[in-house]
Amino acid sequence: RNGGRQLPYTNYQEIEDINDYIDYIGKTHPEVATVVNAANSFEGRPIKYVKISTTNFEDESKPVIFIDGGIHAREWISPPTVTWAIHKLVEDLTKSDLLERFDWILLPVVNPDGYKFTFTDSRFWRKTRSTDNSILSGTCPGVDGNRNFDFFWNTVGTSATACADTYAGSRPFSEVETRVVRDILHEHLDRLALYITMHSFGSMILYPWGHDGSLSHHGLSLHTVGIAMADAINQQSLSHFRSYVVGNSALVLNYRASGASEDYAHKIGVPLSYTFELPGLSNTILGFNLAPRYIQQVCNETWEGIIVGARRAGDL
Ligand code: ING
Ligand code: ZN
Repeated sequence: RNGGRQLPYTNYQEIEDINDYIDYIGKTHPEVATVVNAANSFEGRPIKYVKISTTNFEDESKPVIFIDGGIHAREWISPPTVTWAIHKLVEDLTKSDLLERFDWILLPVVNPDGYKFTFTDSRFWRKTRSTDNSILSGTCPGVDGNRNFDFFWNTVGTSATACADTYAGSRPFSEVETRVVRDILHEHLDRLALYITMHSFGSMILYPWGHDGSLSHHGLSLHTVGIAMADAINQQSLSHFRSYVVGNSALVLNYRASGASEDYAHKIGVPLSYTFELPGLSNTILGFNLAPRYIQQVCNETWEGIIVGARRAGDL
């Protein structure tokens, strides 16, 4: 630990270090970065995000880009792509159109309890760590955050069984962690231009509707901007990573799933809403274990995609 001054990109990032880094960014760059402790997780960990604005975030004058990570605990490559975006915006880019044109909200770890659990107990844990009063839920904690959003909640690709990995929860937004994402989306809805949620794995850029495979009225721009982001990433990508594929979530994945954050954000009015499936280098569960030597590469190439997505969103 180094008081949060730097996060590793040659090793995976511990939740305590991510939280220290976020606080450090807020303290050292108060003119652009504001740290929000949105809520405490089920087990009491802070859920922190950074608001970045070169003017005054509260002026509400610029379009907002919102990126989150770590909804799913075992997808370890997700949080570093978000902390890297914080680093680039706050510590690296002194004068950039990305800061002049947009305000940013960056939330590296939506689900700190699950994330912690994957470091201490069970590497491939996916869900939150909540329990409610039902007997089953006591023996099987956790809800799938990406099935817990209130849009066709618990209708397809989800489970009503607490022990399942895709358990949708006892009700929509049963989890404090998904409520944090919901509240950010609603608070800035009128100026949210782009939402990206970072998952792994598979090298895909996915867009709504994930619950039924149909296209939204924004289908053409979703696809065009998605392709532009994928092209930017693929240009930077290593030859042993597969090329990014872009398309409707249900069609590309070949399964429908309801209650995902991507669908919810789009349904309430965010025009450009995407799930990134970051690279994995395996077709098995080992895809979640991308070797640490690739972390920096994935952060760099993903950042190139974010840049293109932001600019295209601003031009729409
Ligand atoms: N994948 C996503 C999941 O929650 C997804 C895929 C995206 C489904 C959008 C539905 C809608 O299953 C991972 N890796 O979590
Ligand atoms: Zn995921």
